[in-house]
This record gives sequence, C-alpha cells and structure tokens, in this order.
Amino acid sequence: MMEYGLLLKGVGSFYEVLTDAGDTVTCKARGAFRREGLVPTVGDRVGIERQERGYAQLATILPRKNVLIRPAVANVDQLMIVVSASVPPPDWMLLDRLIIAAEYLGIEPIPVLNKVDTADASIRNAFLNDYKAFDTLTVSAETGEGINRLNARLAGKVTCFAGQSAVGKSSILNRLLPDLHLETGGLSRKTDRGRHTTRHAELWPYLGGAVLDTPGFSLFETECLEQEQLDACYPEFRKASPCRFPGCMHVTEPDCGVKPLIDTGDLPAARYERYVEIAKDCQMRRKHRYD
Ligand SMILES: Nc1nc2c(ncn2[C@@H]2O[C@H](COP(=O)(O)OP(=O)(O)O)[C@@H](O)[C@H]2O)c(=O)[nH]1
Ligand SMILES: [Mg+2]
Ligand SMILES: [Zn+2]
Repeated sequence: MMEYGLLLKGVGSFYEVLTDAGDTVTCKARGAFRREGLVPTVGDRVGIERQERGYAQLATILPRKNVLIRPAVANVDQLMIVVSASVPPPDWMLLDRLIIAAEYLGIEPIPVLNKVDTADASIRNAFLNDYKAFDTLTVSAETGEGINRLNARLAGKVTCFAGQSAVGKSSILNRLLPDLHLETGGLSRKTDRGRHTTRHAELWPYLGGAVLDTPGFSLFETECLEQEQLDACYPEFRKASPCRFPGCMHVTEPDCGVKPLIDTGDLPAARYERYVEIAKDCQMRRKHRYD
C-alpha cells in the first residue's frame, strides 16, 4: 500500500519521510530513480511502500512545483528574506536579488526585519517604505515581538529562511523550535560557513508545514533574465501603464510607463535605483551569455 509524505532529509542513500499520518519513516530509494536521472530532493512529496522486512521503499516522487539549488530543496512555498534592523546593516541589494529569485521561481518572497528591539529608525523606515508592495514582517528573535504573526504565516507552508550572515536566521528558528539548538552568534560564524558547504539541507516540520535554513542559496538562474522576466519580478510594476517600446528597460526610453510610478510613490526611489543596476547587469550578462 502506498503512503504519501514529505521528504525531510537525505543522508547517503537513506531518506527520512514524514508521512501524512504523522510517522517519520526511514526509506531507501528505488534503484530506478538513478537510471531515470531523478534525485530525491528535500521537500519532495513522495510515495513510500513499507516492506515486510527492512527499510521502507521510496517508490514515487510527485511532480515538483519548483526547485531551489544549493542547497537543493523542492516545492518551496515562501522565502523569508531576513535583514537586520541594526547590525549588520541591511544589504538591500541582496534583499532585492533574493526577491527576484523567489518571484522568478514562483515562491512568495517575504521580507523580514529582525532585531526590531534594537531598531535604527532610518533602517526601519526604509524597510517599511521600500517594501510596502510586499506582506512584510517585523520581528525580534530576542524578545519574541512579532513571532505570533510570523507563526500565522508559516502554518501549513514550506518556508525557507535566507539572508546575509548574522541577521538572526538561526535565532529565529531556535525561537520557533527550541529543540534545534542551532548555533548562533559571531564566534560560530566562521565555522558555520565552512560547515554549510557540506551540510545537507534538512526540513524541520513546523505548524503543519516545514521550515529550512538556507544560508546561501544560489541566484545563478536569475543572473541573465530577459527584460520581460525581470519586469514580472517587480510587483510594483503591475500598476504601470504600457511602455511605448516593447522590452523597455525603464531607464532612458521615452514614454515609459514604469518611471511615473516613482513620482506617485508606488515605486520607491531606492528600489528603482537598485532595479536599474540589476537591469543593466542582466542586459550585460545576456549579451555575454554565449561568449
Ligand atoms: N538584539 C537582537 N539580537 C539578535 C536578534 N536575533 C539575533 N540576534 C543576535 O545576532 C547574532 C547573529 O544571530 P544568528 O542567529 O547567528 O544569525 P544568522 O547568521 O542569520 O543565523 C547573534 O549574536 C544573536 O544573538 C534580535 O532579534 N535582537
Ligand atoms: Mg545561522
Ligand atoms: Zn518602461
């Protein structure tokens, strides 16, 4: 009899699956996956068959909604992109690039401002103004502020936590799941980085969904997007009237529909400035794609 569940982690040729009935079962993959070039991936919805003796068999992998690479994780619903309200100061460009990667993969990006207990007013204001097109969260892993609202957003979803080092990703996850005992803080950071390169992705079941720490997921796929694909990654642009020129980059072209959004306040100037840099970068990479 086939049972279905969520692939939580893989270690060597073994896989841990949380069944819909709530059991955690260690499985071995069917040999045929390798011949078919299919790699069971954390986040996969899988079918397993328990055996009379020995390990259960991971028998089928259901079609994936999306896959992140490095670390590999499938079927991600949302990406919580964490920035710090004090130290380290936010890398807004990284935030914008992670938003693009999420939008491109069909994952909901959720900018999260952590450390609001130590918030610098200018950082908090920039965050709230520049990301008002998103359903942002403001939290403190230290005091617990905002954690209830965070929980409401996590329930029933597969969520990855991303963002630069020391913004408090592990501290937030420790607050949600105290048994994890993830290492936090400055001293562990160096060893952290070394470990992340070899560490396997692992999903932790939480509130009917699951969470995952993704320290440095790759932005490779979004480095040379076509202009239209890049446009689709900016929710602010949805209010724009059509531009005169198809493929308009919204920089110096006449009769651009996007640029007026800066004056109406729908497109924050800082987001636009970073957008221009990203768009020019994409254009340059498209040109050199086949060099
Ligand atoms: N004041 C304050 N410090 C925090 C908060 N969250 C994390 N930190 C501190 O920031 C440092 C880095 O946190 P960590 O969770 O290791 O960040 P990570 O690298 O993103 O996983 C640690 O010293 C934490 O104690 C917070 O909400 N408020
Ligand atoms: Mg960490
Ligand atoms: Zn335009």
